[in-house]
Amino acid sequence: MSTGTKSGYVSILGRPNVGKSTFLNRVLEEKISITTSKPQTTRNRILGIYNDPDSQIVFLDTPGIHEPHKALNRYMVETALATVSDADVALVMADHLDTPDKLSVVVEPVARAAKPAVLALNKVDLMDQSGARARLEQLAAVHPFVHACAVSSTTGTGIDGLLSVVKSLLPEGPRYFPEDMITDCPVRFLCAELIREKVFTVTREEIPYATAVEIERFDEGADPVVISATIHVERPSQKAIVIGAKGSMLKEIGTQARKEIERLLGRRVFLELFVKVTKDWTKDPKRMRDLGYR
Ligand SMILES: Nc1nc2c(ncn2[C@@H]2O[C@H](COP(=O)(O)OP(=O)(O)OP(=O)(O)O)[C@@H](O)[C@H]2O)c(=O)[nH]1
Ligand SMILES: [Mg+2]
Repeated sequence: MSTGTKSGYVSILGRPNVGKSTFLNRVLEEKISITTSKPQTTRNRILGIYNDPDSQIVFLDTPGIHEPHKALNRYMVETALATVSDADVALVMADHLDTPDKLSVVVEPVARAAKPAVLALNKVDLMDQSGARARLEQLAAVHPFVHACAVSSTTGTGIDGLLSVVKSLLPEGPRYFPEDMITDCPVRFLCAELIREKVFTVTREEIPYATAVEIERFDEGADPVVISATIHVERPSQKAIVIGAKGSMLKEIGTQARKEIERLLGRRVFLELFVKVTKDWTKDPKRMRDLGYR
């Protein structure tokens, strides 16, 4: 029986840093997926649910596709590619720095799975009109995309149009999730991610890529909410950097993360952070599993 509702899964795929997570947050009008100016921010599949009166689009935000050299990077790329088989539509995202050869790597698994694909050239606010048109034309030639358009996830340009195209490609059927549900990510995970986001923005060089965040205590019964978390690093020298002189770096991470978590929970939060060396965890699948990358 036809319900008149369009519903389906849309995998957001692209190279690191093109704006996949920013796009998801813009569409949902909620910060579900962390975003930073550094590549390889997203490490997991982040499910975000868009609802309107006649459709439900279940977006899967994914880690950026890149050449993986470590176990963690292999995990990230495999996580992204695994979403293709679940998807009704692939939303292939590119930015002004993407070249056709780089985009080919992203569309290859989409072509193999024979999924309808839409190309979104993001960050159009950074391009002049003719530059954007030329780049879009060049990238659209890489694959028989059903549709190709330019958008800006920060200003909102082109987003509504893109959503209608995606919707039109979804099958008719009932919603997969309740209408008031926005993600399946547990709130503890979202808090750990917000702390990781601040590690990414406050620290430099290899530090963001050597860190994982584990929530040790999450007490919503307390007022303020008490959260204890451990930031895992790979080496003692990194631990010293994350702590900083007289604890200054850790304090900065904690202050910034606490504000974001308070916004997310709508409650006051007491956030306690620890730093621990978990030797070479990004190269060790077992340690990765213990830190939630499984
Ligand atoms: N000017 C501009 N910047 C954007 C736009 N979309 C995203 N950005 C910026 O691009 C950077 C990367 O954004 P993310 O959303 O984290 O990118 P991502 O594709 O999820 O990256 P990974 O998770 O590393 O794969 C951030 O600094 C964003 O603010 C846009 O439309 N315009
Ligand atoms: Mg991301």
